[in-house]
Amino acid sequence: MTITDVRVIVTCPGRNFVLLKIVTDSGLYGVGDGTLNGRELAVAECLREHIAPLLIGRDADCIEDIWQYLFRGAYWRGGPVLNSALAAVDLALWDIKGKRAGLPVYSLLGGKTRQGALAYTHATGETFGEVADNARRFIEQGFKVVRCQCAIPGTVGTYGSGRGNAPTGEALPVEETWEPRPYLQTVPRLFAHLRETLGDEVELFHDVHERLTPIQAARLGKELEPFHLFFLEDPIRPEHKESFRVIRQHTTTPLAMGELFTSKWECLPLITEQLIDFIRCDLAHVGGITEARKIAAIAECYHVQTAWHGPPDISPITHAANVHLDLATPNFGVQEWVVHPPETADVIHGGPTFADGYLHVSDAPGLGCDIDEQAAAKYPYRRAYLPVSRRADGSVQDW
Ligand code: KDG
Ligand code: MG
Repeated sequence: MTITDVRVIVTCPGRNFVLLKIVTDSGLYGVGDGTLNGRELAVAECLREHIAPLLIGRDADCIEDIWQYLFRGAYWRGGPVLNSALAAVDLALWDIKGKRAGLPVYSLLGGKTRQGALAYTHATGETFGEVADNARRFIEQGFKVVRCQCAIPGTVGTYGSGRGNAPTGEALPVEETWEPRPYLQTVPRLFAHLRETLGDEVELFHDVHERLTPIQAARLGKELEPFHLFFLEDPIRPEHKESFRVIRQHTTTPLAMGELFTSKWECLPLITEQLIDFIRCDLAHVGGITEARKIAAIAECYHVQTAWHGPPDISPITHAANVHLDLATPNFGVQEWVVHPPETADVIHGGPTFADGYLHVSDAPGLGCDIDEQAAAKYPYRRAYLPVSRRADGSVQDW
């Protein structure tokens, strides 16, 4: 089955997405997603200019070979831009393979190991009361796991407490402020309040968003122990993996890491040294299902579970890929899930559905998603940035 056309679709139905259609001579096509929040056009241009010409004439069946050709064959490799582009291709090729076989992708990956993927979503708020009310609303909808984030007194725009992106079309990133001292004081108090008001049944956790130093993260993990978090997410910056040893030595709070990683090699020391409990890479940034299933297999050997990144800034196509992989993965842990803006459904059809705490995908062949290119054209790209964070003295802080 020969690839005859590769179409890059950049669209903004509520937020920007970089989508891909790979068409074959049989008439079958596959859809993929390479959206990289705030750097969308870098991926789109990479796909259009550098990758699409390499795909024409290739056998769409050879997913692994095409992956290796694009990753290693190009000499310059890796990083979020190139590996998001690779992910878009990979997802589209798995979609084609499923359609050709008449099977959903989870079936190609070995079949269901569970009937649904345990899901979590985000409860946010300015005050502890607001976070608790929002979490209660999600629990009533059926969520058994809830991520909880709260505004930090004396700072502006703490991650997860309000809006995530600068509004599309804004010229420059919004600047926010953040300080570790009030943050470290507030988060344990938030979870004390949540346990008091919501009880012990629901699983709760928190995303640090890579903001702490190792010893600060160790302190936070230790102080959160009485509240039995499901995990503490992304406690420190992604660059120096060995720093996780410091955190691990001090706390039994389970640790999750990985949304900024772009390859299996970055995951290795954390998994093989059992420094984390959940690996949570983004399929759209590590090179798709092909790379993520290898990460899951490595993690399985070391008692590490998967918790693939599922934010609103990747499209429902990647969310569908997440759930196909979740269903087929024995060491699956939990799946992040958010609802996209309503306009997204005009352009991207399909994607996971939520019921009673679990995510499901359709049994349709492939990923079960489609792209309406005419609808996509009605939502042109609008530049958007993530916020930038600064300390009180004006220095740059990880957002
Ligand atoms: O583009 C940045 C988002 O993907 C990230 O901020 C979301 O941390 C995130 C999460 O856990 O969903
Ligand atoms: Mg996160």
